[in-house]
Amino acid sequence: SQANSLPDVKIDKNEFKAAVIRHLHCTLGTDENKANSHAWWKATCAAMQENVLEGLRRTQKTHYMNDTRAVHYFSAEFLMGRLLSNNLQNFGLYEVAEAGLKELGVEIADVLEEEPDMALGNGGLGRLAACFIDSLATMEIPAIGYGIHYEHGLFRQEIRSGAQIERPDSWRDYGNPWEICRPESTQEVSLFGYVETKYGENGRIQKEWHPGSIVKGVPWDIPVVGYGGKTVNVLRLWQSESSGYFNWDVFNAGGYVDAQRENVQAETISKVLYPNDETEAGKELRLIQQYFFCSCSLKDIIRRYKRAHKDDWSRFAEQVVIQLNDTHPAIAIPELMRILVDRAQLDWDTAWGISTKVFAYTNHTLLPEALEKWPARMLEKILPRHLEIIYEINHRFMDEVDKKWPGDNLMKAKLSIIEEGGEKMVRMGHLSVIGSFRVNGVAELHSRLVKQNLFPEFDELWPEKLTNVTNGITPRRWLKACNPALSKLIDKKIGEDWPINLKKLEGLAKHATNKTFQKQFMQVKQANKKMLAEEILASTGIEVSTDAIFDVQIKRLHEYKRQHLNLLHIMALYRRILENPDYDMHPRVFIFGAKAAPAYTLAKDIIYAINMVANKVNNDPRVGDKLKVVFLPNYRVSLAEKMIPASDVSEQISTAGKEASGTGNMKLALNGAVTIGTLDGANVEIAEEVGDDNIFIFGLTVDEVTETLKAGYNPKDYYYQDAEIKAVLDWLETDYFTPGKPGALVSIKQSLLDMGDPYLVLADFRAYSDAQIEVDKAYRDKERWAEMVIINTAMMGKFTSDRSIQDYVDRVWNLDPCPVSRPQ
Ligand code: 26Q
Repeated sequence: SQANSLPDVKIDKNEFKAAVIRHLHCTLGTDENKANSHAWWKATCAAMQENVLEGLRRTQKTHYMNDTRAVHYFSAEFLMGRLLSNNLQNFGLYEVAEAGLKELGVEIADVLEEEPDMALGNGGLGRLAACFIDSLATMEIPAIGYGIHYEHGLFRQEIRSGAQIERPDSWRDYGNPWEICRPESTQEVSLFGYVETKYGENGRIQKEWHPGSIVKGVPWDIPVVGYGGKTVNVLRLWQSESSGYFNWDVFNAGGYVDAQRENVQAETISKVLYPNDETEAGKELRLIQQYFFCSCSLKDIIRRYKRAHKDDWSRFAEQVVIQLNDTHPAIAIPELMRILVDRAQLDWDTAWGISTKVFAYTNHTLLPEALEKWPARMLEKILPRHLEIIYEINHRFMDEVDKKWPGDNLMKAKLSIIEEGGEKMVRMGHLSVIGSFRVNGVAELHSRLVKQNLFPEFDELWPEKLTNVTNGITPRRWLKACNPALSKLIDKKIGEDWPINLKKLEGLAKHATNKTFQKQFMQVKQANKKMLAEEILASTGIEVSTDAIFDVQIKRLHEYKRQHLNLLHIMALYRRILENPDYDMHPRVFIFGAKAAPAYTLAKDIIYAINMVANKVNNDPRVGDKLKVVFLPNYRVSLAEKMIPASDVSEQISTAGKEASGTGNMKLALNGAVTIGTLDGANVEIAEEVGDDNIFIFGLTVDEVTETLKAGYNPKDYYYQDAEIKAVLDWLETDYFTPGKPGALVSIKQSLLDMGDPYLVLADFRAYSDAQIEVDKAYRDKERWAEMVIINTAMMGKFTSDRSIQDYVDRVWNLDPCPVSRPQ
């Protein structure tokens, strides 16, 4: 296929230099002598953007001429990170830029560091969307990402006296060189108001929504460059603006002052990303955000469709497939129905026939508290017509349920979109399953649990609908760009096309026991560790030895991810060292990166505890180099790119059944970190790929977790029966780690003993500690460790997001690539 050719350099160094200088002069109004790093960065981006926009134009022309079926990836989050290095790599111009800038007296590394992260996402789900649009462009699949142009992305984390504080993220303060505003494609979105029932000439009931307010959505396009630089797709992000219609209340046309308030209200919609991953907050503004970007995006899709097909709706579902990234964009389902029925005047069955061929839904969680539900009253107020449509969808669906299970009211209650009893709630997951032609989980285990535990009745009703697509990551960003030294070593060993054919890495496996190759591989790891050690020193003042094991846990902070299990084990090690100064262990540095949702108190307490324990351990002369604890503030994509290549051990220790997939696990293993983990999410598939000898699996399985809880789990049994667990938990209650503040860490102990330890931390503690002893042993055998590391990198081929996208194409989207030629 087209994607199989490597980027071929079309621009030489002198041309590139000239373009940078031209932009320094003509775009930035400065010159070589005055320019600081920021100006060099902007000029380099502007020079690159010339190639990017040329590719974009060719791609759009090609897609238009071919009138291709395209996938539209709807996501409230796109966690893009930095784009310059990625765009240079994908155009095959990285070396050219590096050399050119050097001749201009500028280090490319300093230039790349100037770029603020585009942090328009919380974590896994948002980063997955970013990897997917990279793969879609690389595989030359016609695709558009649709989302929200947040003014403020995920908050910046600072650590003050050990505690997290949140600061606004202002990624666009000095302009974003990649985005293009397209005011000519502005859309209008209605909100609030009421629905009028009318009778049309044909005697048909006609519904008319009289909105209480209208806002504008202005699109910003971010070009997405595929590897090889041929296809350049777009990520289209909507920004809200006041429409100038000042009528929040139709009975009370606003005066000048009220109108100003409305401007503020309209602009609030895209102001800030909600920072609560995995907890449903039920806030009005969040629902408005969701509807805002779905409505804009659907209207955009329909405008493009009508350009080619006028009012002929019969081919809409052939041309358009919409992937819903979790239920966050589920309101698009009733919105499309509203457009087809109320606006295009199609009858219900025709409209439903189209809708249910357009949408597909990806589930990312089984956690009950993360399943989105909206109060019917809230929907009625904000989207009165959509609530009616949802009731109609549900009514017809309940009839279908009654045909399959006549008179079974329990079944109806389980399957209904509406949750009764107490406040009426609209279950967005149910709406998504009913309104989609396919539903997928994100790892084999997760998809099995979606079928068995979350939607078993739906699976019985529609056995073909529920499927699996295991997540993946882009090897362009997560190996080639972030780990250039390892990439070059791999190039030499197996050739250069592994970034688009990751299974080729298996070719490394036969060298896993080769002494020379082991040495080369581990030298790269060592060099990466040295760079991270410098970063750690600069940002925390902590000195770490690169001879130590770098043991890394990087992910959002959540009880189910069990950073506190890691912490309790660190405290146990500390205690063992204090009790026995000769305690035999290889030196280890435990490194954390994690943001806590601002209102998630226990998560913040765990961050505080990590920092307090770190403080004590790192400054205790009795410990020396044996044990260090580092919490790197403000974990984000660009920091992950520095941490992952330097990691020896990857902590993937969630309670079995709780982590849908995990994707950091894949990035770490790809870069030669060995996993210590539970049989959860994609860990299961990673273990299958690398083999049991090359991963440290511990802890209860999903079935054992279920059994344990059913049998009446009592964490106090573990507390009283395991002296080390007791000692460590009691330690939290003293002021040993928080001098003068006894009890400052007690909430963690309470959550484990008094609140029932819902994530089975104590039940898994001993198994975890034993597995860590095995990790220690393995690391001390240098050859055994090098072999494991190489096998891990070699066997990650499955986890390229190109494979995930191919699975979506085969199991869900059913579309073809559309090759775009490169300029001569
Ligand atoms: C919902 C309602 C209101 C406000 C916020 C939210 C919200 C926002 C973000 C809920 C969830 C998220 C993000 C979830 C997420 O990142 N899930 C992760 O998805 C990854 C990609 O599939 C998986 O690998 C992880 O296992 C899963 O936790």
